Amino acid sequence: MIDMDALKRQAAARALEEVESGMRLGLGTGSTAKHFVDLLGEKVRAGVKIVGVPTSEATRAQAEACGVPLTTLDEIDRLDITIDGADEINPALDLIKGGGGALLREKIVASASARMIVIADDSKWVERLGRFPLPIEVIPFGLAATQRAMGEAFAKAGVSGQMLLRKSADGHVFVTDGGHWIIDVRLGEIEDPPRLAGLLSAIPGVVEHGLFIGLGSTAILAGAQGIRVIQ
Ligand code: ABF
Repeated sequence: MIDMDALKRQAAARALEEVESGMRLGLGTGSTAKHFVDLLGEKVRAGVKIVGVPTSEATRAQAEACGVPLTTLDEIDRLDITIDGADEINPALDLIKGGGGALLREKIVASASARMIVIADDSKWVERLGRFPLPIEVIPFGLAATQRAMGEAFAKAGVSGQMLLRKSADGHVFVTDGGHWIIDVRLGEIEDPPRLAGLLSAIPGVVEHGLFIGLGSTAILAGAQGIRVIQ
């Protein structure tokens, strides 16, 4: 039986080797990124001087508890590396993210970084994106109109799938850190992720979507056979 959590920690530990004193880091969200922040806290306590920008309130709270110094993108303009997890990674290092609901801040932080290192267990590696439901963060106002526009975008991109409004475990609508809602859509294989990304970004009620195109620079994948680093 493979211990997936141990694999996630191995990927996080390998990413930590890329961190040097003086770096400004984007800190991801999710169970794999959580291992990274945990290990980073140990490194900070050992004397390494870094500063981090968290991608969610959950990561902010964890980083503060671990003693990782934090800043904001209002105080510094560029980050050296963002280290974050993903829901799917393809050979072009395009990603589906947002299963954890933090995709908007994750994309802002990754876009402000010179490099993005994606850390994951190797079950996240896919030939084609789309098996994982694509999260799309939307403004509650005019949701039906936004969903109609999303349906048209899917048709143009040659995909389709049921749009499900994300709910929390307590049955209430899931609200993101930015106060928005998330629609999850299981599309199956997405033939042209950059095209779909462009179509979705053009819809006014879509705040952001979980297709991360051209942002990933390195993937660190931990599996039963060891660690693979893909550039
Ligand atoms: C974040 O956490 C998200 O973008 C992605 O949805 C998720 C991956 O979670 P985990 O590391 O828990 O598998 O990176």
